[in-house]
Amino acid sequence: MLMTQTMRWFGPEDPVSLRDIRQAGASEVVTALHEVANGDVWPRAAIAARKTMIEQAGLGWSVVESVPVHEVIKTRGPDCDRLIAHYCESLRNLAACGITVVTYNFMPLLDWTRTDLAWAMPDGALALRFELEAVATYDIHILRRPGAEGDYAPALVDAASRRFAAMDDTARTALARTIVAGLPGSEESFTEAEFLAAIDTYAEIGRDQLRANHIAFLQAVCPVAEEVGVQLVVHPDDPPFPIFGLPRTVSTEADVADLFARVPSRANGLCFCAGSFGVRADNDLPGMVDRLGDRIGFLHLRSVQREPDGAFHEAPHLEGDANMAAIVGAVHRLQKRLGRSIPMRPDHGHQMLDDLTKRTNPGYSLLGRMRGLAELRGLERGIAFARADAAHPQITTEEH
Ligand code: CS2
Ligand code: MN
Repeated sequence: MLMTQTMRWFGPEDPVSLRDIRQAGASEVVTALHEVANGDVWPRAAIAARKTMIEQAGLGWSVVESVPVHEVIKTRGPDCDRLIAHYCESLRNLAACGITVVTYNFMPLLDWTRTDLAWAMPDGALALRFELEAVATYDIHILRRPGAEGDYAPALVDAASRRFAAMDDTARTALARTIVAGLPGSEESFTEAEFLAAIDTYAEIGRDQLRANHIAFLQAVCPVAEEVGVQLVVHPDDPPFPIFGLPRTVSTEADVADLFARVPSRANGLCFCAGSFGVRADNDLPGMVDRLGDRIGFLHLRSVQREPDGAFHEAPHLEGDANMAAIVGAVHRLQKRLGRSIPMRPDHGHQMLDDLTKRTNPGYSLLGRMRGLAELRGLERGIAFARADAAHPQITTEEH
């Protein structure tokens, strides 16, 4: 039993084509109807048409990434019930088209956040990087969020002041754009004034309230998901800690375990993102696969390299701080135990080789992800082979 290999595809506008993805060796894409406004129902006919397009290219579509959760649901604003009803309707329509795993996240305002989208690795490939010092510089001096200074260690506040003073206008604008202009797949993009106003909608919403709102969302949608046979999988916070004074509540194993305890429905699942969880040294990644495995419906495999002072960058998939062999080894055991294949994708990749001269979505160029997928595929096959060999030394050619 091997993982189902997928790649993310951003739809017909994606510079990476379905044919490219097929040649990279994936059997499925994960995608979304990015053209549907956040909060609107995904029409059944549009889902079916997209699925046909994908199937005609020789690929499958069984995992959605993502049906976004509207800010009004996250904050439980006045229109919340209507938006939850829309969400349920989208789940019904997806299920009717045979799509059974739906990814979402519950991060306030920002989806994933980076401060450099083209950080040069020693080999000349470009990686995504996060530097807390750059976030502090933006937060305190460009966004000028009230109270921002209190959220950073004094040494970081000083470093941010020096850094800001040394930046020209172009550098300041570039940093601001990188942080809040929106990365691929994220739903929001802001000017500074809009971002401050949006942050203010969370003024009364701390960690406990956000968690309560998440639970209320799950309690409303899980019965429908169960009825139609869909598993909702929550993507963890990226990075896995509060940012811009906004709470984040899906950052650790304990956070996820609590979510499952509070909403035991089998439709309440996890998208295990090794890159997001792996930013925290206190997240034991292979152990999380072992312990949370029953709930894992989708895997994002990626490794980050932690740096001093809260910075990290995205390493090649088998390098960095994640022990990818141990993670894939745990996934291999899990699939055997559950008796089913789990869909995975290489989550991000370096911009490398011919990617460097093309228009690409940050983190989602073809060749870097193809390298990641190829390495992960080989790793899993090697583990399957070695375990089969240990169990039955006489038959070593079949996977088990
Ligand atoms: C993705 C996220 O590119 C990424 O980092 O893992 O954008 C992810 O798709 C969303 O958070 C899931 O809702
Ligand atoms: Mn991810």
